[in-house]
Amino acid sequence: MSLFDRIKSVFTGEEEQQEENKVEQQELSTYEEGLEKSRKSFTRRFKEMMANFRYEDEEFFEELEDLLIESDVGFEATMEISDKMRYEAKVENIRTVEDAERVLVRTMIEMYEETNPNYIEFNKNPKGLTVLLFVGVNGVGKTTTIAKLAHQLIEEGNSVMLAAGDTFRAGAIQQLEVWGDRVGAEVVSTEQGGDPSAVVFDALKQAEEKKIDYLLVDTAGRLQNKKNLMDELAKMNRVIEREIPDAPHETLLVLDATTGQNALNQAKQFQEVTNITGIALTKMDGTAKGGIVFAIGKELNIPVKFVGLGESMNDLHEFSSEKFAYGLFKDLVS
Ligand SMILES: Nc1nc2c(ncn2[C@@H]2O[C@H](COP(=O)(O)OP(=O)(O)O)[C@@H](O)[C@H]2O)c(=O)[nH]1
Ligand SMILES: [Mg+2]
Repeated sequence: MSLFDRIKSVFTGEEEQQEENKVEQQELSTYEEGLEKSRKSFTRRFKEMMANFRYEDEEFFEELEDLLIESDVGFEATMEISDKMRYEAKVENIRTVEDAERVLVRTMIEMYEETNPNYIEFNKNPKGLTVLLFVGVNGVGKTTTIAKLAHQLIEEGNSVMLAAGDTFRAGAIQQLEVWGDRVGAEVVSTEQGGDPSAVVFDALKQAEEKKIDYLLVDTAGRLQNKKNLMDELAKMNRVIEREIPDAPHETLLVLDATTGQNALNQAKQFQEVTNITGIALTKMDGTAKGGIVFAIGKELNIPVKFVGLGESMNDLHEFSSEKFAYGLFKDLVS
């Protein structure tokens, strides 16, 4: 079944196993709520545009391109989508407003799925300690995302330790300690200005001694000084690898969805300094331009593994392209 059909079945409520679906339904409404701003803005503008829809009208396709660009879908993805729409109109698959809506949603979803299989699980160490490194510029939501994930992992019955590797920014260590208290994870730290690699080294030793399941490492992502950042991350990676050869099991880049094209630029720069294995896209609840996921899918070869849909402990979700598409296009497909 294609992704589009699966979403359709969600919309039309064809699912059978009621109990199991309760959790699924809950997750769906979380996406629905989290993406409300984006959905409302996209749907309203799309409907406005469609009010004077004429399939043979080039102006329509140009307006569509503007709408997609303004929704952060990104240039490459926008062009691919509008070309596909033009083609479908030419071969007469689009005649009515409903046709146009259906083809648009299907095109966007299939384009995403083609380049990004729905990859949720992150790499784990089957034998012991799993190390996850979090990178990203100041303010994107690294520390909050670490806290949210720690909370999730602890709820699932794992033991979690946090390493305060952002020794640069004032208050960063305390912020992580407060979160650690709140979610019930021990925090390993040093004084402000200390060597982050030394913190990581300490944390690794303690985590192994205490047979911890997950070590989440916070960092100070100072892109301003790329050489410095590269050296710092390389050193951390060396320390980690020496202890556990397969680690870090993931290096997650945290991106703030409200920063649009900037987020893409950050991703490209971080890819130059370290091996990014996944993205945590935060603040999706705070943007009315939900298209950023499509731009990431098209322009970066990195799977989105988590989305942040709010500020509280429970607002981090494993990324699901189906649920995401549902949250974004619900009002167009139904
Ligand atoms: N609305 C919303 N706010 C978020 C989300 N994730 C993080 N934030 C907020 O973003 C701000 C910066 O987060 P922080 O974790 O300190 O960023 P860091 O500098 O990268 O560690 C905080 O006020 C967080 O509450 C999210 O998914 N949604
Ligand atoms: Mg931080």
